[in-house]
Amino acid sequence: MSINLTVPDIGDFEKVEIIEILVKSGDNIKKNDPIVTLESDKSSVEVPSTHEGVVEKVNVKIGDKVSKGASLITLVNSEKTNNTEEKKVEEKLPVDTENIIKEAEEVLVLEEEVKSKAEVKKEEKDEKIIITKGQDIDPIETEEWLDSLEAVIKKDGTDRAYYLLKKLIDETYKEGSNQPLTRITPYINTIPVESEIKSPGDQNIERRIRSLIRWNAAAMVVKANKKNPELGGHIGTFASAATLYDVGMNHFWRGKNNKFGGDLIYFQGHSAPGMYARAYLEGRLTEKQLNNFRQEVDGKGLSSYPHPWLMPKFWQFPVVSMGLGPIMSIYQARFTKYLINRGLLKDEGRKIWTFLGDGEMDEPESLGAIGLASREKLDNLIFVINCNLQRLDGPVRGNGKIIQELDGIFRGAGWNVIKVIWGSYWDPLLTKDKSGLLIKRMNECVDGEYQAFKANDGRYVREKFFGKYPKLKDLVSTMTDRDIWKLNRGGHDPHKVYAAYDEAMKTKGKPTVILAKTIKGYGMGKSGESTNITHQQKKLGEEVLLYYRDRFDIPLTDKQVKNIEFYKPDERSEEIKYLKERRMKLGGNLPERSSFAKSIKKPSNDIFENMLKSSKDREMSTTMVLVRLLTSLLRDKNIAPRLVPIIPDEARTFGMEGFFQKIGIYAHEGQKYEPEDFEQLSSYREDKKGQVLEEGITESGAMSSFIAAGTAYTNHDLEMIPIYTFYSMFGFQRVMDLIWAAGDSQTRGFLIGATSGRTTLAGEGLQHQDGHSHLLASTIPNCISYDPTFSYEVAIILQEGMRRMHEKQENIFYYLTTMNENYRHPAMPKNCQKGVLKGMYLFKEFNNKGKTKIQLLGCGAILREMIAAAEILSKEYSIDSDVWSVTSFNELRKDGMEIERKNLLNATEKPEKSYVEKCLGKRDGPIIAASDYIRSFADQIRPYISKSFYSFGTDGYGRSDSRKNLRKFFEVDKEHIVTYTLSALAKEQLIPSKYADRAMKKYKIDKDSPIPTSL
Ligand SMILES: Cc1ncc(C[n+]2csc(CCOP(=O)(O)OP(=O)(O)O)c2C)c(N)n1
Ligand SMILES: [Mg+2]
Repeated sequence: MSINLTVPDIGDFEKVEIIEILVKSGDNIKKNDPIVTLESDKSSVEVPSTHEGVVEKVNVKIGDKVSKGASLITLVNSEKTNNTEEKKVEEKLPVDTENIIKEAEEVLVLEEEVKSKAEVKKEEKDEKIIITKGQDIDPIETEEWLDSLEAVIKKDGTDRAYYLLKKLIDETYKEGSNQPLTRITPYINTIPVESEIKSPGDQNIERRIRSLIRWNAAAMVVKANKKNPELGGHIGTFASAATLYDVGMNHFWRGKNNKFGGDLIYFQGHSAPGMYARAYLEGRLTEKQLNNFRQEVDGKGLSSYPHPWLMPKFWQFPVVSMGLGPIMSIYQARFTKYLINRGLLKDEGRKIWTFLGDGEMDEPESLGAIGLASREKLDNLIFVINCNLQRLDGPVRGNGKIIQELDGIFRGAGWNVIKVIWGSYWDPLLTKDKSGLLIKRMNECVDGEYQAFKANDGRYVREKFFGKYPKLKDLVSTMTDRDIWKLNRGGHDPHKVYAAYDEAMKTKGKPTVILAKTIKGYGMGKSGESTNITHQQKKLGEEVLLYYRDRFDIPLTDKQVKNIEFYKPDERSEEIKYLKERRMKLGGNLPERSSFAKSIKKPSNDIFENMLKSSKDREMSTTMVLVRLLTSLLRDKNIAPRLVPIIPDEARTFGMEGFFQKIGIYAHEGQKYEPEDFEQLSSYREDKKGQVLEEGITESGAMSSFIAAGTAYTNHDLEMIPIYTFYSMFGFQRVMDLIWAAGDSQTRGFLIGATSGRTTLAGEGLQHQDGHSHLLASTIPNCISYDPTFSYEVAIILQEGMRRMHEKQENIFYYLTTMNENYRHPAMPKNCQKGVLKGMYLFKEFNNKGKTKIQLLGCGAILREMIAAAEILSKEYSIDSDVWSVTSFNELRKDGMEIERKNLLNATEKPEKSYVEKCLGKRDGPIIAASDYIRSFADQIRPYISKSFYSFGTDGYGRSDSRKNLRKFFEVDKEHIVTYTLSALAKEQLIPSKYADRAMKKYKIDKDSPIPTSL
């Protein structure tokens, strides 16, 4: 049976052009195979076949304008039953509807029950007990309730008790109680003693190992600073976190090997010395390297913090800019699930662990994405917050309790919260105290006090903590001050930490946060234990070092301590054997960075071919060019599955909504609803296997996804191609630090600054119009950036980027600006590819009119103004010109810089020419350069040019107006270029000055008008 396939609902668009026909008569096609590509002035989208069969006839041709219902092809249907699909849809709908009705009915019944119960209760109870100021005015009734609860816990366990409590709370809420139940749990450990899973490790050996690591870490910092006090470093952070790391290293974190992908650990930046100290014992780092801590310039040292760029075989994640670790790791966990759901990665139960400082949690990025983690049920994610109660200057929450605050925040966001506050020495006291006073006291003390307790001694704690209530003082009356001092904090107790990690590993359906209470500068004694200056402490005197040695039983003589020697036991010692064996059991070393990703074959030339041709009368923007290219790349079998389009809620702005249907939006739960636009071609389709990361309005989140995808080659051994498209102003300007971290991480992929340029994004005004992102991009050493004008330039750059990053696996990433201004695109001039990539090429010569000549360098949006100006100069003033398309002032500057350096270092040799000089050196006339960015963008090449150079740009705040008016305002329109050119030629005494004067009058340019930067 023949079927007529027509244009489906394409939203508001009418008469859209057919730009590609993807089938021909006789083709055997399947359902969902694309048949044609339609392009409006904003976006291009493929129309998929709704049936399977053989194409009988194609009823349209390229260039036809079609609307909804127009016939596209005739198909001989080869499906077994007619209308199966429609039937399926029809069948599916009522089922969903039925479910919704069923659920609604259940809720109604429940409400009815609630209502009647409430009525009965109201009738029964007429005397009310009014609670004021939270005081218990009926202790007997309270006791009855508590007894009942205890009975339930004994009989059915805590889960049942929790369920009942939840029900009770729901009841009060339904009755009108608007008091939210506090999300904060008491200031005690989450895991009760009886539920703690015990560590199988040998605690004595583990303590000895930990002590050696502590010593070597501290010695490394002290040694470096003795050599040179400029070097800096931190002892206090790792001292507080040593147990948290050790338990993970000995028992939980699995390394990467040929059978398992490995857990991913985001180490807290300032604890780096501890990681080096362990790697030293493991034999992975030498004593020489430790001696060169923070002395990296000769390539033999260790970097201050985790920097994959500097130690590419060791560090995986740059985290020391606070707040980036948490957000990057959340999106890492999410991206891991994305790869699994898309069938690209095996689900091996790998975990992402993130270590954070409690002070760090004040960074907006730290908490900004925790909602996503619970929404997406990231049970592969574990945060460990080292709550040493201090940051750099002093307490994190002197007047409050950071653990309680974070407890509420994370619990509220739906995380599994495990508090590890008190160590095992507290357990008997907590059991002994039947009055509840101990917990009351624990709850009422603030962090400022807790810090002071540990900065003092046992006597102080007895007086200030237990002394508040006589009963509590009695509780510790048989304990010595030394015993009291030994009452440890949870984060320093390997048993408690083990139990917490074990539970975190087993948690399903939500992410876990472990709030571990520790002491900053643990073991540093008077020199810095729990004192406000701990963070900066890097020079320990002899006395302190001797104390530290004794405190941790390091087998070093006084002399060795004074020499600040490292200590490494013999290879055959129990400690080294144990340490290595644990890591062998856990599959390999950590941290360790490697990549076994296969490269991706670069896409075939055919994909780019179309874009090298003239667009003829067709006007389109470079953003559309890019979308077209991506659409074609999605037809390439090698490339398609690896593309990761990332968009923070602007797909429609960039004309990318066609991807929704074609490749789907990633949603871990699939799509539980029928989208309101389900009949449309670009319907909002969410899918568990969806490919687009539609991030919502979070540039930081989107950037973190970009990093996760662009480093999948090392973290998952999978080469992926992230393409993150954003409003160019909300890219570098907004998330520069994350982009810097992307560079450090050696992320590969494309950043696309769409709707770019100060005058090109006309109406949006001051905060939207980007005139400097390229300068920010130029500061990142491994970022290659371009501001192309024409479709062939975009195609050449994209193809080369794919080749360099994903085929050759170079550790670079690209920044490309695209525009939303529609215009015609010429065919690619011959042999310009090399120039496009190097940063400039000769676009056109206007050579037949006069003797005077000028070099015009145009970039991005302003190249077209340059071409127009060249035409005017030629026609009206008989001035010849060479028009150069500058695709990247940044790349030109890099080349110039390198050549200049080379020439200076080789003073006796014949100087080499920079690429700009090669292009322009033998050409006549001064140079005029202009772009849609501030002047310093073009100015970058000034030092490498021997001619007079005038640059123009869009310095100043943007504002909303038409493109024409904006270009006039910023003086980068063709009229200003003509005028300034005439003036520059006059200054060079190549033409009389009257021409410039005349042009100013003609174009109504006011020489007294203020410079736009002042407006
Ligand atoms: C974005 C950023 N701002 C400031 C710093 C400087 N800085 C380094 S450590 C530190 C204090 C850290 O306190 P916390 O997070 O509690 O970690 P701790 O050392 O106590 O474990 C600060 C402010 C930084 N590294 N990153
Ligand atoms: Mg801290």
